[in-house]
Amino acid sequence: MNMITQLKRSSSELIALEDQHGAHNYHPLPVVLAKGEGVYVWDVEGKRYYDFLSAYSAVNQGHCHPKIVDALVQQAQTLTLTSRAFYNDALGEYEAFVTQFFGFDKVLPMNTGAEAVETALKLCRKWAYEKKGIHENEAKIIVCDGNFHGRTTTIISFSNDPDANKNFGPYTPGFIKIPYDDIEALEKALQQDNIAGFLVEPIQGEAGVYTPADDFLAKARALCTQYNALFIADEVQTGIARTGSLLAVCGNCTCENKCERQAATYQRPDILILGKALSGGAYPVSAVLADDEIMMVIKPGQHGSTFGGNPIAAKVAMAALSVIDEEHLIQNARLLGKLFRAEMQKIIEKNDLVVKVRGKGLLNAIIVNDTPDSSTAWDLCVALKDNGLLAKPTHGNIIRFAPPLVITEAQLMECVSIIEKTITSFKK
Ligand code: IF1
Repeated sequence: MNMITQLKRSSSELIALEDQHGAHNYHPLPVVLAKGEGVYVWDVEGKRYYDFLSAYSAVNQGHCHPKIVDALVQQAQTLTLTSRAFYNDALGEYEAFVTQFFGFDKVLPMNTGAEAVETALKLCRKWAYEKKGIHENEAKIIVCDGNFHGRTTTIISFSNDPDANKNFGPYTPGFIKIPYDDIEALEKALQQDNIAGFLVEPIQGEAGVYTPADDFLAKARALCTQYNALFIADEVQTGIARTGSLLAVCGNCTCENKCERQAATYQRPDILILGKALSGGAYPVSAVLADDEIMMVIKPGQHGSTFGGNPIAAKVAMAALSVIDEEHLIQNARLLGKLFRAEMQKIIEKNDLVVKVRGKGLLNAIIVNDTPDSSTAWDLCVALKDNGLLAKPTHGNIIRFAPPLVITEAQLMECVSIIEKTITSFKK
């Protein structure tokens, strides 16, 4: 073992190592985590915290879920990677499982969320040329202001966040931006020539947990059908039970009646994009699901990746999805999300530091009563950390609260009291 791994270093020493040897592409909260279990994480010094970020909704099933870790370890000791040059004995089983779980004909397995978004964009364009008859290189995809779909050059080409795209040009063409949650603007854009699809987050996470009007997704789905454009749902952050339904596009269905994704409230996308909690945070796993009429436009050799569909990812994803059902995480997220927002509202009524709470299921955010360029939200997160709860601001004055969906009511109420104590005693 070399010197780097030999010593047990303190948090500050480990932060210094990252500062000296790592790219400065993040500004983490000053806490160094060493262990995770369920809703808890521990820092290097052994202090325990509630995790209210869940690795941006990748750890919906809780840190180091035993069933998921076991699937990872078992497969890692058997066969880790074959590439797709050959078949393996895990992928077909996973493909059958995940397509049945979400109700689509086919899945294209990838690794990161951004890769899955890129895959969906390529699929949409190819469908437009080969099925809709749009002239090659003329396809346009509608996206929303305030979007976050990943950090590849094409994806940041249609971001309007300067932090995401400044000085990364030249940008990929072929995208039309409309305001989020604006049905009139969507219809106007759909009436343009060469429209291939509409890519949307059912709730805009990074933008600050913006939940659209109740009928936005239903109207968007209907308009895409009417104008023969693909409705592409990016559920990387909102999917896998996070919002109190299996998918945010399920609307108010909670899978209790096993709708098999046929509920009236379900706005079935033409292309579904999944990531993050598809693996419960144990391994990079993402996926694009669609029916044959769309998915079969991609032929052998036209798309893929080295790790896409690897045996570990297949086993881990099946375990991660099974946990969602076995532990009723959809219903728990629905129930405790309502409780959390009600408790936050009580705090808002007693304190002028926080002005609003919004969200769905256990994807929520509070709006801090200060300007986006103030450090108040950050300082509040540092104070929350000192009181044993980890959260991080999204843009400026918005703090996202997204605990693992395995949280119990008692744990949630303890977190509410930590948040209340921190807000009440906070001095700007
Ligand atoms: C970072 C944000 C969240 C996503 C949606 C695709 C992706 C993401 C809706 C890409 C990824 C992550 C990226 C991570 C922080 C986090 C994030 F703050 F960046 F915007 F969650 F809101 N679609 N979101 O939210 O998936 O390639 O990362 O696997 O880049 O700092 P990925």
